Amino acid sequence: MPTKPKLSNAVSTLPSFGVDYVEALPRLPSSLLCVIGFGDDAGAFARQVADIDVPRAHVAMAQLQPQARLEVWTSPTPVARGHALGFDYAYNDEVLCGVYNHPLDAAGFEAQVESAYSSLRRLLIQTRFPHLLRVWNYFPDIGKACGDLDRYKCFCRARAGALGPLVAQAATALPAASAVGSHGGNLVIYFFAGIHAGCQRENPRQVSAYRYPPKYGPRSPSFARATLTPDRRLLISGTASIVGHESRHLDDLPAQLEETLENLRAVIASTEADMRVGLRGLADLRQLKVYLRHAADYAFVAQRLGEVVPAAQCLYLLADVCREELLLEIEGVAGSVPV
Ligand code: 3EB
Repeated sequence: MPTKPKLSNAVSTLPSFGVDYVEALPRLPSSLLCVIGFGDDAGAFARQVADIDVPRAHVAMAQLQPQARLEVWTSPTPVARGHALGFDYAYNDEVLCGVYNHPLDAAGFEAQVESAYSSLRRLLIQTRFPHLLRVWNYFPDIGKACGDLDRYKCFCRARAGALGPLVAQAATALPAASAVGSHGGNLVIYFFAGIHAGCQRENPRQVSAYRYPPKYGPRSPSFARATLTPDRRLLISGTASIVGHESRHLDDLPAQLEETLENLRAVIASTEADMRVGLRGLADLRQLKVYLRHAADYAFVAQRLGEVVPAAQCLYLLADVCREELLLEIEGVAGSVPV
């Protein structure tokens, strides 16, 4: 029988990092782990963060809610910063944040992804933050041909290759992740890793992505459905209208949204059942990032999420979800204690 998963009990339950979607940068730059900007205007973002030395990236995805916001990750204690292996990074006593933010390499997309992820792994070892908790992957033309595959499938093959030993221990080692297509700009990969391990979670309604059958690509996507952090927040991966391993409700945005909410509920409920961390349900979602393929769907989705999760901070992004039939994808952070 599998043993019950456990979080290290050597850690405090005070949050060691957190995210806000805010209109302006906070006043205390020494607390910043990274700043991510979204929209059409990379120059405006560069000016906003010009005066501070913080890992950053701009992602070419238009924001759909009325007020443009920055994604700001902060630490309750001052951070140290550095640069190595193509990553800018910042860390406190518990977590490391790394940002890879580079133009697409003429030498080829797949080689670049493999090199970025090999560097990521080396960085975890060198910095002594061995436990990968959460990764975001953004790049343009996610559906474009890449040899005999599409770019997303090439991405999955390169990531799986570079993460080798982690893929071999998928159920405990792979982090929560998002991989979403932008409308231009750089290959952006940013991650959090911990001194202490989190707990990788799956969704009982879905086949684990790392076990998807070969029809979705030669290497399965290397991610967990969520990570419960050592400080007991649930970092939920990009979640879509997928049951088992198949896309549901083609061309039906309202039904895809309800199926996605059902998946988010299931990840939270099964985590609570196994881990007893005080999560009650969707109402515990503090932050949501909502990726929409069509801007015209914004009003409907915002209205529905306003009913279901009225207290959540939301960022709505116009983006290409990695399967062309999927119209939306939602990721989030859930916590039983407001932070
Ligand atoms: C899915 O469930 C939808 O390849 O890192 C969501 C989150 C998706 C992360 C990834 C892909 C990834 O398969 C797509």
